[in-house]
Amino acid sequence: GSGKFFVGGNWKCNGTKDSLSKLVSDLNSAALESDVDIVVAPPFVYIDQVKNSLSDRIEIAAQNCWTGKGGAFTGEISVEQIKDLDCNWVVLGHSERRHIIGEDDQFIGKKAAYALNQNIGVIACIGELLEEREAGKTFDVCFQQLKAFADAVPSWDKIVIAYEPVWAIGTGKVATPEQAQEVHAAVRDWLSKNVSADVASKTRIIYGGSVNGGNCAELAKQEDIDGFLVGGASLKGPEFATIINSVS
Ligand code: G2H
Repeated sequence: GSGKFFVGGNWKCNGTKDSLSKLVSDLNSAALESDVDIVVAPPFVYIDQVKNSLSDRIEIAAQNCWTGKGGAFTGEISVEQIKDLDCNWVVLGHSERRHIIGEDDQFIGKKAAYALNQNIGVIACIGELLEEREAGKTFDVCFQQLKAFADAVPSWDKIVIAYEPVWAIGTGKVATPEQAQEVHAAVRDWLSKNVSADVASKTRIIYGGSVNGGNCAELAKQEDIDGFLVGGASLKGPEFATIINSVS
């Protein structure tokens, strides 16, 4: 693997003040391996609450951001506002935003460039649909999404790539360690050929899609799996701790 193990908890559009306060207190009391970067992404409206109660051991990410400076953009949240809440990361290009909300590569690339220029780290998500995998287009789709990031971003120092096959997201149908490793290795190879050998060796490539306390250890053993982006299982403090502690 590359660099420090990285585990993100993507809380998506879940939680209430009460349920998240319970989750925060479970995370604060969990025993967490020291050699892991940990980031959780609460819904925007709860970022402040979580930031003010969660241990500094865990960083905070926003789940999205606007493409530029704030202003007359109803319903959007700017990078400057995210930074104002002491959030250091943003998740971009998540498949739910690509396929449910309709964000395209260029729009996502613009957001990534703006966030990085403002010194916020980007968790850049890529991944194929089931029909794309079945048509043998997994690598084409992932490389096209990667290229859109590569064409837009000023540097790779603060990017973590999350490979999330769409057919494995929230479905309980996790990719096998071999399926995930195959794509992670291909992504690293793409980076080496299209960005640089240095970026390829330093960039963390994390896996997302139905990761849980039971399947994380086998996935974590794969050479090119440098961590996880966890949805459903990150809403349960003890299970999320198990996933963090699966670093091998
Ligand atoms: C994939 C993942 C987190 P889940 O979207 O980003 O969610 O673990 O629920 O499949």
